[in-house]
Amino acid sequence: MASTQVVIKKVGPVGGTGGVVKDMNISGVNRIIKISVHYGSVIDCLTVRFLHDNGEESTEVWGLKGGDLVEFNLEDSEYITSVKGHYGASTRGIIVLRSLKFETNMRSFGPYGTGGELPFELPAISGQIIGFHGRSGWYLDALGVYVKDTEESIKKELEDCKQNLKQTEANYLKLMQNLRAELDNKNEIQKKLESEIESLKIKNDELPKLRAELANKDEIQKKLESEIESLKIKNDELPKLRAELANKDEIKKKLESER
Ligand code: GYP
Repeated sequence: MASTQVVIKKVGPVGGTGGVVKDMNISGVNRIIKISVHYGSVIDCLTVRFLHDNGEESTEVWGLKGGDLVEFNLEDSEYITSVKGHYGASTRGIIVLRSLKFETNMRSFGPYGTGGELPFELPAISGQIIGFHGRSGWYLDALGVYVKDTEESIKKELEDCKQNLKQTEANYLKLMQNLRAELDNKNEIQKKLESEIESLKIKNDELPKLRAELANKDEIQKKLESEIESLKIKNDELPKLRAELANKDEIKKKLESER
């Protein structure tokens, strides 16, 4: 599909606040054809060569030449998809870019430079990076990008968004299902606990009755025990009574024989 409508977004810059603003006029720019970077413990400078409707053009050197030089050319159908790197304090204590890495739709270049504790990424998402802007003095203080979105890339971005939204929706549904199941489970537990409490209450109500019954039984037991005790005493008296009776019989017999 032909890409008719074009939207250009200015993203960034990231890095320090020193130096002066550097920019390029993006109108009529078709594509980047060459990148040159001087680097050492900082990114000393950046130069970008691009294809314009009126032919090839270059930016000024953003920074001052020093350190090592790396240059790379992009193929006709090649475009930059993201610029990554780190920024941080230079030995002079100024925040500048300290490493840079370029990714294209075909390969990647860098990283150039190793310092910097603050990472950054300037992604084109599904568009193309067709230009740069930033700040520079002696070094490259800050860098930003121009991203060209085509009808196609916007459609792709939209499709990605839709896909993300679908995934998010599915995740939420799953989460809601889980929460519902948890809630059901908790309700079940609550019901069980409530019925347990109910049956404990009933048992509790029976307690005084049981206590009264027990007290009653204790009373009866005591009575029975004392009855047994008195029967035992009576039982112990029996032989004495029998002996007395026998004695009396003897006396009676004697008296009868004497008569
Ligand atoms: C010079 C400029 C600063 C800039 C640094 C780094 C050494 O100072 O005066 O404004 O931040 O270079 O580029």
